[in-house]
Amino acid sequence: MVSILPNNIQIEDDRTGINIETLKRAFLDNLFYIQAKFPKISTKNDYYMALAYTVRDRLLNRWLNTTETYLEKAPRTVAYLSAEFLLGPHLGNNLINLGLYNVVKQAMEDLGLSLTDLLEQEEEPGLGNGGLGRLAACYIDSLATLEIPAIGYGIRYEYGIFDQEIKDGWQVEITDKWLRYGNPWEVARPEAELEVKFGGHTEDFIDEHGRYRVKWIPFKVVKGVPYDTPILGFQTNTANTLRLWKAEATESFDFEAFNKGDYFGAVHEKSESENITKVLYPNDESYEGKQLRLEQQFFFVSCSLQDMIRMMQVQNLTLERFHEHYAIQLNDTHPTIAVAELMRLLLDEHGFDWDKAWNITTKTFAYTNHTLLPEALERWSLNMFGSLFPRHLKIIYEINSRFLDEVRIKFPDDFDRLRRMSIIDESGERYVRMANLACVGSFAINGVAELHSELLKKTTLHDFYEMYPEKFTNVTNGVTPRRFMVLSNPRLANLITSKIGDSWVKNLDDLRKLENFLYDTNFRKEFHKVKQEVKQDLANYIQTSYNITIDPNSLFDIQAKRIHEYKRQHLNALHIITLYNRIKANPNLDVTPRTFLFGGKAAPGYYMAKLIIKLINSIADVVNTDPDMRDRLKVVFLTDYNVKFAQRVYPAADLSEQISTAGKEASGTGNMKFSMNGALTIGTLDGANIEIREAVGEENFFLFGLTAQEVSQKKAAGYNPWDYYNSNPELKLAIDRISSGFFSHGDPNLFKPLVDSLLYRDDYLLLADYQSYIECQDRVSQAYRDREKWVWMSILNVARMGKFSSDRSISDYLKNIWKVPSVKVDVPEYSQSND
Ligand code: B1N
Repeated sequence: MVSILPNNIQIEDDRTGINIETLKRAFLDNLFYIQAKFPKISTKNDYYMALAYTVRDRLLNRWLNTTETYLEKAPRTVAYLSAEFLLGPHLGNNLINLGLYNVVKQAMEDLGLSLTDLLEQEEEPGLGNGGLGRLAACYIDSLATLEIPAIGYGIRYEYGIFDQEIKDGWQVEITDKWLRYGNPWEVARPEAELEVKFGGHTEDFIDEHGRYRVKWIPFKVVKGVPYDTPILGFQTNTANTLRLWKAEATESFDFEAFNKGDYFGAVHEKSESENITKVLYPNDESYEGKQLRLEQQFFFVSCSLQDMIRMMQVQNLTLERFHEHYAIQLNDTHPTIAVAELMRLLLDEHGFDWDKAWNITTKTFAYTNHTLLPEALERWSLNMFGSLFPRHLKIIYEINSRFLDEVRIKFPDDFDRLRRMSIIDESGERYVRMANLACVGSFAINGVAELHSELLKKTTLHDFYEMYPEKFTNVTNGVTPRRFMVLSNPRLANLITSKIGDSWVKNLDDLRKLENFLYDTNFRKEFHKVKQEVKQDLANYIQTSYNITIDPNSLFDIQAKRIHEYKRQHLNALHIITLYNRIKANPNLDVTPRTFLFGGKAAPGYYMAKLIIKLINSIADVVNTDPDMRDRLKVVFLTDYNVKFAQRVYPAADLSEQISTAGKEASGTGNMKFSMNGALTIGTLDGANIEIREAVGEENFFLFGLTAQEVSQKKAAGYNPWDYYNSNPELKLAIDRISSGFFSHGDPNLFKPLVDSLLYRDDYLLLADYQSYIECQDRVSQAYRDREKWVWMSILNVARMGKFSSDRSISDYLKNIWKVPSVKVDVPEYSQSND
């Protein structure tokens, strides 16, 4: 369309225009027509909502065109199935990806508002526990950025991960009512609802072609309603969909057939159904065999698979080619019942024979393992599984029987192997082993860092590796630099861009170009200045929120992650106590001032983790009030660590604590986020630490502790923590300080369970690693005194983090597992026209 307006006149659509005046007008319009407010009576949340809708309007164009392109071209698609998506706030991220951050900031300023304040207003969707859920969120970001046809499938928990409060040093859990003020980023699609069956029994019959068929007569049926959220790529037209399922009651089934005349019974049924997606299980890496959790898993898996089949039918594609159309990634075993459900759908609902269905199924799924911890391996009691999913249990028996025949042929007379590999655990009470089902039903199996993938092959999945070596591969985790650098650390991002341009945001390897500026004194000064400013920001925040003064010139030593014994927050605590003891013994000691910051949630039922939080807070109370510690040591436990808060924390760290017992942390991803923001790492040879150290150079990484191999050897040789306690006076004193009641107002019982666990078991070898850790920390303190050198190392950490972009991880998945080509999306520029 040829414009009839002169060039200098621009009229933009109020829903799409990105001119500053248009943005302001659109914002006030949304405030009025959506929030039904005008500025004088608006709350901060009204302003946030008005801005969120203004931004949403500006991405719908891309979203709808992407959907339309996929519908039309029916390209091969990645389906990422995950029980968790720990998204974090959308607004800032969408502004970055749309390239509208600065203009919107200005528009808000013109209206007397602060964009930072409005961003702070967003309730984050905390639909995950920690690393696993956050990884899923980084991966859908990268899939969109790399223009890959992809859909994320998960659960729309009404309550996400609990909010943490600290009362008297103890963690208290508060319900996360994240939907309370509405969610402007999701669109409900009730017209696309589906039904999911539970319980009941199966009936065999012979169909009209004389074939043996099975029918599942369920006990109850629940509705799944999809809620869609657009996931924008960074500066691309691609906006993929995250489809989260909400459970609702069906009227027809329960209400009429089962509850005639029983009004209260019917309402009860309704709330029972809706319970399925009520709340996220807050356990990270430990599983409870709870029926509701299994119902959640099946619910979202069944909805997602039915949705994929329906989509293919709309596109006139034959289900024979399901595996050519979809690559389905199972994020840990949580969605693994998908193997049985896809078989059921193909066999029972679409009339496939077994061999054909199995061929399709095993060419569709790929499985990512995220942990070696035995307590996290999912296994469902056979009774519970069979009564919820009678048809699936039969299918699993059939899969297992055919699979064990294969094992017998490959390894004749190896009965113990059959017992170990069986999908059904028959050693005592019988269980369905989900990892075994995932291995049998998938064409690819991967760990999340090199060491982890190697250990999987050697230990947890060793039998499966011997059976199917070709299925095994590694994909080292990565994180998105859009959220964890550009958005969270604009000062650093701008400095980098001023030196090397902005290509690094999409191609993180380009950060290497920073090495050319290492000898530039001015650059090093600016780099240091940025770090100090960011630390000052966090100090201000801590001053306001906790009324604790911390010194930005001290070394910020941060451990932020879920609280777990294997992550060893209490080893960090032993170091603090050691420094405290040294200063008490010699008040004139010349120490490097440090601020110890902790953040993280404990699973509500994990007593030891909660006691560790109490210990840290108790140490903080003593250290922060002891005049001998003034200007030397400070300890702060940061309450309610979540994505939003993490974005403040990573940029401000000097030292990143990655101190898990070697062999226990599958990968870690916080380690990457700290390092890309210039923190140096003190860490063990565990998970991705090993690869980070390799990338940044061993001289720029503080290494300590036993290797994974030494850990298992030591355990095999009969590890005795007392040997270390008795032979190391500093260690003994640190532990004695805890057990004497020094940090618990004289109460020797409070921390006894913790002390006993260290002295009598020490499963995570804190005592064995203590000396090495302390010596390494002494080197850290020394190194921080030479600030020039520190800055140098810090720059090298940033410059060499290219590998740890989730864009690289996704490229690995694409190349080695999914083989899904990218698809360009065209967006007609009608937004700028004036007709
Ligand atoms: O997954 C992350 C890794 O970086 C971490 O090292 C790993 O600990 C984490 C059951 C889990 N593994 N397993 C879980 C979470 C919830 C749950 O109910 C297990 N989380 C991890 C990403 O690969």
